Amino acid sequence: KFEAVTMAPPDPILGVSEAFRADTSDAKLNLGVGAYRTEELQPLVLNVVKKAEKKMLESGENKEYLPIEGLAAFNKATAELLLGADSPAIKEGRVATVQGLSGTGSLRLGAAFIQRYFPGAKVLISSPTWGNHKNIFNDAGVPWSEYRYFEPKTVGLDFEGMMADIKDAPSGSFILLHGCAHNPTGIDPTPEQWEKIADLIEEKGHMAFFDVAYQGFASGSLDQDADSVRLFVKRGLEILVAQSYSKNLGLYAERIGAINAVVHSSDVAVRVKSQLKRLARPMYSNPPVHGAKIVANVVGDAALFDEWRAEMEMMAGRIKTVRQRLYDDLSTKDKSGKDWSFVLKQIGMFSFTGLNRAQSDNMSDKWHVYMTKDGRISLAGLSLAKCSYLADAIIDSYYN
Ligand code: PLP
Ligand code: TYF
Repeated sequence: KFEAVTMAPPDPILGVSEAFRADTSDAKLNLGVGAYRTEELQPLVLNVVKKAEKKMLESGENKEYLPIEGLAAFNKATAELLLGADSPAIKEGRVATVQGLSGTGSLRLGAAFIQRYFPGAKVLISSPTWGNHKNIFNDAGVPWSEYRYFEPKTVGLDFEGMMADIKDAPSGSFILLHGCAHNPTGIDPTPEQWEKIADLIEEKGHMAFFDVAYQGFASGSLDQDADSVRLFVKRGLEILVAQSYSKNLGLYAERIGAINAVVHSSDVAVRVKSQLKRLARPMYSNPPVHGAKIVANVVGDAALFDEWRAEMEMMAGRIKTVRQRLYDDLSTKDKSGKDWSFVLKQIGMFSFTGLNRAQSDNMSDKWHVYMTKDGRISLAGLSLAKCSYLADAIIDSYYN
């Protein structure tokens, strides 16, 4: 009977790593997946993570099941990191937090919640967006459509288009927003634009669903990167927020994150939390403990927390340095006078180069540089030493 099973297509992002592994060239460079590398292009385990793990080992922690909603100390820490330790919403018990299987699993739980309690409600997703968003809502059976976001002519935000599409969506839609460091474009709304987005969502009776996968990676400040979310909370709007610790704590494989619902009363929060747990139980019963304990230890210890912030600044700083070098190399090598300054304006781990599919193919086929076919490169996977080579590859591909 399994004979009838057809071959699934590779993941457009994770599939890039498979192609990279199969390439035998010494020059090869993997700028596909957004995962931090050192200048030596090696994965990095943060010192604070090692310290937290040492502490956990020494205290002889057990491997008992967690409750369905996850580790209490983690849920407290993650809501405080998101909303601020002095957040009135937390103090008033208006936040329902459930530990999730990193950003993806938390988004999936949020999608299941929408499907169950808001049947027929549509989710609006930015065009473009992280490739997995559409899969997540498709698999949860939630209808979605796109709102305009990226303007190729200016390599900037199509704010008018975005607002018009949110306005046109049926009242009560969920608007999926990247909390900071938009993936793949690296372009975020300004604080003034966030205000207008909040106005419109409130006016239309929509609900914001934030995806926060890069807190600390956009501005370098954990607080500032949560400003978009906190603005909505301060206005008393109900929101959903998925969080991930893959990038900011480098816990990719630990699958640690959370889904938060900020609601109008503590009564509602208790009910929403009970339903999120009900959705989680038949899917995976309860979440893994290791990453949750690492986060709880790091966020809950003042010294480790400070050290974490310094390590995050170091990572974000290295990405900014290669961003600058790549821009310098592109500007000096390209004699056409093209303005490459968009590379500097983009924030976060990625640069959206504007290379099309054929040009991206040239990058891998001729130059052994692997990137996603939408023209995105991960600067987190680039070293200073490789910038010049990459600039040559981009210019060659761009004008071919
Ligand atoms: N959302 C966005 C926008 C992302 O870029 C990612 C990737 O890091 C995720 C969610 C979720 O990743 P993970 O499931 O590894 O936390
Ligand atoms: O966009 C990226 O590269 C990261 C990593 O299914 C990622 O968000 C990519 C694909 C995926 C999960 C994570």
